[in-house]
Amino acid sequence: MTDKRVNGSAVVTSPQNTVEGFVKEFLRELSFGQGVTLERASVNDQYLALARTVRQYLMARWLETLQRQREAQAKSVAYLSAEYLLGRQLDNALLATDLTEVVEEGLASLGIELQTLRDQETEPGLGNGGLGRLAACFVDSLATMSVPCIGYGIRYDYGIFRQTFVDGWQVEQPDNWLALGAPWEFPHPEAAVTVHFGGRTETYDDEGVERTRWVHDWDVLGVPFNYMVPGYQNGRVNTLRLWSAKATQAFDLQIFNSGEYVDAVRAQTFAENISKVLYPEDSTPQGKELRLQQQYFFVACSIKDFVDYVLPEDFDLHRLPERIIFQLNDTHPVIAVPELMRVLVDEKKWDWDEAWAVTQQCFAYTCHTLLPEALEVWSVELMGRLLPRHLEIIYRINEEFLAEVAAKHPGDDALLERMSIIAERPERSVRMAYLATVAGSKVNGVAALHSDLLRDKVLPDFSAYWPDKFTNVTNGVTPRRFVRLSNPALSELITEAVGVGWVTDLERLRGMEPLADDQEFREKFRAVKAHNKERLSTLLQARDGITLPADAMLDVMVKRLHEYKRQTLKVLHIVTLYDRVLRGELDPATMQKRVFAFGAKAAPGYHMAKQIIGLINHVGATINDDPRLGGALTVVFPPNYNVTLAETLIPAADLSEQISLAGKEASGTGNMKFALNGALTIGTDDGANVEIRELVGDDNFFLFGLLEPQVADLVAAGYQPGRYYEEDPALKRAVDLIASGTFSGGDGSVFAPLVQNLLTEDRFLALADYRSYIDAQDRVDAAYADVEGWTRSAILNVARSGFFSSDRSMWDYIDRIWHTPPVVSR
Ligand code: 26V
Repeated sequence: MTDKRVNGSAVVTSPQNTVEGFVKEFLRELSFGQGVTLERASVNDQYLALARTVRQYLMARWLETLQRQREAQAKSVAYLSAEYLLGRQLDNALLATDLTEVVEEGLASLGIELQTLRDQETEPGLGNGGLGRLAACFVDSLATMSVPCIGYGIRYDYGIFRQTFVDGWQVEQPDNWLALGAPWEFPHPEAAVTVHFGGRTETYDDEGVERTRWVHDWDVLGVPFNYMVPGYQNGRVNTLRLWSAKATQAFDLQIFNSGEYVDAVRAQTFAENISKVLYPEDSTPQGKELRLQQQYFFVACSIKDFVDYVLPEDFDLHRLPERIIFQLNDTHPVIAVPELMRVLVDEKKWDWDEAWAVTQQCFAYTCHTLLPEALEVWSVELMGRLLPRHLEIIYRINEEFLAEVAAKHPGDDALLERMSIIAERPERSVRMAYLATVAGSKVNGVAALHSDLLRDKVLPDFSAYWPDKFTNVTNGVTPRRFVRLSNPALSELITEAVGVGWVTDLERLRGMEPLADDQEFREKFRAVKAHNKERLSTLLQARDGITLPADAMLDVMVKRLHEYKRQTLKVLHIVTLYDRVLRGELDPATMQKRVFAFGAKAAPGYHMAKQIIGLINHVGATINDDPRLGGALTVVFPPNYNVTLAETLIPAADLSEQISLAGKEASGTGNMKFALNGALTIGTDDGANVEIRELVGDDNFFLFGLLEPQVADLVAAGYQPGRYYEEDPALKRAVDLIASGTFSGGDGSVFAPLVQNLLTEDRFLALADYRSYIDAQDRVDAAYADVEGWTRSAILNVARSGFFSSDRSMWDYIDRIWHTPPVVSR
């Protein structure tokens, strides 16, 4: 045992970093933690014991980090996010502690394979897609950069649903991620906080001052569960604190006392429903009461936690902005703004103005969308019923804000209506993005183009009013998980080329640029890709019984299923190639062999998205089985795409599909992961694609499609998809093949809604971009045939994508928004 004394008080011990030290602790965890002998231990016993052993190695660092932070009284980031899509924890913890080899050897000496235990872990899928995964990358980067951060969120009992296919159609299964034990979490029921809901407000006289209090109707407990967020080999461990809802005693007793035992238990279920399940929608808010309960629940817990427990007891809250910045991850946590106001004004009895001055400095807001239908609004009726005091506070914030605007722009009532936090139509409601913009010290978009559009098209009145409030921070991804862990072969090659420092300083990848012209290096690079394809092939065979053909280009589109992302355009390309073969325009014996891989979940109530999933699977079933193709084209769609699958899929890809309609994808982060792993992108001028193309160079990126201003013009002029269908025979044939039932057993009605939608509405201009897309795909085929040229481009994609490290994103947030310097080790 190695002892560590922190400040002469807490004594923390870490097991020894040797094979023997590890084996000893592992066996102790098996017997004392799991209560089994090695001989009798199941794989799950072994996994749980391993996880608990590894976390022992992090414990001293965690406690020391907390201690040091308290001493330094440094400013922290509180990242408020309803979602964290963490991925598996074991490998990341092993990397952070540099224990992989020790553990591998130690387990082997006991006859256990590390990989078997890795595969036992169920990933916590506490997020929908890009927004949740971004939060996970950000907390990883902050820990690695030694920046104080607490991530706050919700510990859903059920994360994003598990996707299955029945006859090619999506069927959702609950994701019971806690079923086999949760070795990475630390529950603290003793530190639970109470959250109130419902009721009414009343005013009272407080020594001559009129004050308001909230007379609530019901409450729940928020129980914190802590998770370690280890920095990469830097001795730092930050905290992620997720809240779980539990019925309060008062809640139970009230009903128990009336003898209604069954009702009491039911009521308990009601309270605990709040953190039961993640909403699987990621685009159109449903305005559901439970969702607002979730949002208020976790931010109320988090603010109370920070103010009452993280800060020292005697802390003067007037100095709160010196110690915290609450970063609002989209509008989901924006109810935190009136909550902090309520705490300061009602509970701490401050004046409104001084409370508002402090509150405004404590928040910043990140917007993650451009789709108007994705901007959250809550009806005044619901808000008033669930959070009556918060509604009053929002009204007052709005009143004072509009008075200020009116003073600057006298007589401009239209402006006031446009900028009001309260919308009057179609129903009276609170515009959460406006509330966040008014309250936040900064508002940022997530890629350069997105931030421009946010400023000029989504919030133009606000950006004219506060030009300095608006800024950009381009997203990033953590190179620890998405290169170092997910692509060990490439990591080794990179290290060979530029040394070890790239894992925390990704711009060093630039050092690889000259090697793109080195024949020998290119061969090694190709060997890495080939190895990764084999790894994927083995996984898909075992996971889904899918067989991948060898020697094919791997063309991948993985992301949530949404019409704006245009998976349909990808399908039209596949059908077009099929049609060309059937017509004899392409010879399957000589054409470029391709595997089209999809991964995508559709929101359960999003019918068109589910049609598209059905279409992909039906096209796949038809094409994969058609002997006339001779195996030249293969469609694979492994169900349940998640972080774990991404980690094997992305490193194997040759081509990355980033084909959203220009102006619709805020950033994308999958696009960055592919480029960093040496795939070339075929993409529109959208989101972070713009910056990827600028960096990797036009020659190493396949651009197609309308530009955002062209999209705007075309839509303004009245877009008619039917004209593209009539005028492009190849497009017509592709659509007709689908419409005629070629992929649905001759039954044209199966995909009729989708075809109808494409021909008459096509909100996201798939038909308008079809020709340009097909031409670009033909260029892809030609480029891929030049093996050396393709490899060169792939290497340049890796070498020039260092900008997309989430470490860089974090530096930008620190510089432009947070002003939270790292706390360096002693
Ligand atoms: C919206 C909603 C609406 C209500 C129901 C639950 C829910 C959950 C999440 C969202 C957020 C959707 C926005 C989102 O995920 N945006 C994505 O954010 C990524 C990270 O910034 C970015 O790369 C993607 O382009 C963007 O679509």
